Amino acid sequence: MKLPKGGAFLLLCAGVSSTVLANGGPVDFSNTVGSGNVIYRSYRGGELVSENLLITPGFKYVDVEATYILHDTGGGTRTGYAFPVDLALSASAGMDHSILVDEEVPRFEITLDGRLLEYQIRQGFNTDTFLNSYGSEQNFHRLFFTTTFEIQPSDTVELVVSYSVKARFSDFETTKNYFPGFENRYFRYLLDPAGYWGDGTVEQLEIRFDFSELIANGGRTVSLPEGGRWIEETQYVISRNHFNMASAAPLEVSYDVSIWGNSRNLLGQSDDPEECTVTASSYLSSSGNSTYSPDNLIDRDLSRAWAEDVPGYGGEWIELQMDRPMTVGFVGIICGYTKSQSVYTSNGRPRTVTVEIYGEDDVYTETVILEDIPWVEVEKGILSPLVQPIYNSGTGIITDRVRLHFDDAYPGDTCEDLCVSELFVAGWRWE
Ligand SMILES: [Ca+2]
Ligand SMILES: [Ca+2]
Repeated sequence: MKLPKGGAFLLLCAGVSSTVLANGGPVDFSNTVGSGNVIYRSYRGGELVSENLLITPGFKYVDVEATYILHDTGGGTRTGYAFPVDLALSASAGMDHSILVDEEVPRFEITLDGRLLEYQIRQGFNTDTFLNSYGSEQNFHRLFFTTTFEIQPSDTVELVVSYSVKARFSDFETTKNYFPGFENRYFRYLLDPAGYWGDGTVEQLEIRFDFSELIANGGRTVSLPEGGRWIEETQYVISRNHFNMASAAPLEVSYDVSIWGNSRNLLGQSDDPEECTVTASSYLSSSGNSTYSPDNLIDRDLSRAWAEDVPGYGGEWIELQMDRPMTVGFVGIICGYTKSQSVYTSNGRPRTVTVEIYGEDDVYTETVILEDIPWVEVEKGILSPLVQPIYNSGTGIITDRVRLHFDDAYPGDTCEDLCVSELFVAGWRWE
C-alpha cells in the first residue's frame, strides 16, 4: 500500500532548508508578469483588423494565445516585431534576465500564416514597480521576444503568438500549518503596444479567459477586467469593435488557487510512494460489490469507505503503520460514507476523534470535535474542502505510527455503522 504523503509538498520544499521551514519564508517566488503585443514602432501602412486573445490561467503558469489579422495598406513592408514580457524581480540589477526564460516563459512560439518564425530574446529595462507581499517595492524588468516578417502589398496575414508564462505569486510556509499559504495568482497583459499598427484601433477584439481548469479544481477568480460577460460559467469574454488599442489599459487578473493547492498536496504527486499498512479495530464484511476494509481509507476514492462492525458507536480505531519513520505534519479524514447522499446520511459520521502520534519517546495525543459537514458531490481532485484536520503542524512529529480513536458519532438515520472515507497522513522526509 502507498502512504498518502504530500509529494507535491516535497517539491515545493525542494529549494529551502529545514531552517526556512522553522522560521517561515518563501518557498516559491514567481518572477514573471506577462504582457504583450507590438511595441515602440509605428507602422502606418498596416492595420490591425482583429485580435483574438485566449488566456488560460493555471496553477502556476498562464497560457496565452494571441491571434492577429494584419492587413497591408501601404505597399508592403518588412517589419520588426517585438513581444514584451515583464519579469518582476528583486535585487537583480545588472543581471542577465534572459537566463530566467526557461523557468519563467517555458514555451514561446510565433507563427505567420502557420509558418514558425525564429525569434530572439533581448534584454529590456525597468518598466514599472509594484508592491510585493513583503510590502516593499520591486521592479518589473522587460524582455523582448523579437522577430521580423514581411507583408506583401495589400496582403492580409495571420500572426499567432502562443506562450506559457508564470503568474506572479509568492507561496509561503508558516510554522503552525502543514500547508503552505497559497497566494492569489496575478497576471497582467498589455494591450496598448498593438496601438502602433495603423491608426491605433482594431476593428474586432475578442478577449477570452478560460477558467475551466481553475474552476474544476476548486479555484475562483478574485478580480477581472471590467466590461466582460460570463459564458457557460467558466469563460469570461470581452468583445469590442473599433477599439482604441493605443490608449487601452492593461488587462489584469487575479485568482485564488488555495483549494487547488491544498488538494494537490493532499493527493500527493510523488513517484516514490512509501509503504504502509492500515488496520482497524473491526470492519464490516463486504456485501455485493461494496467492501468496508481499512484499505478503503487510502484509496482516494470517495465511493469506498471503512465501516466499523460493532454495536453502537465509540471505542473503535484505525491505525496507519509506516515501514520507516517520517515527520508527520498533517492528519485528517473525510468523514462518512461519501458514495452518495443517501448512504452518507444513513450511516454514522465521526464526531469526537482522538489522534495518537507515536513519537520516538512519547505519544502525542489530541482530541478534536469534528463538524458534521453536509454531503456534497465533489470533483475528483478537489478533496480539500471535505478534509477535516485532526493534527496540522508546520514542524511535525517524527513517527512511523498514527492511530485515530473514534469516541462518538453523528448518528446515521438507519445504521449504527461509523464510516470514514479517507485518511490523510502527510509530512516530510529530508533525506
Ligand atoms: Ca475511500
Ligand atoms: Ca457500530
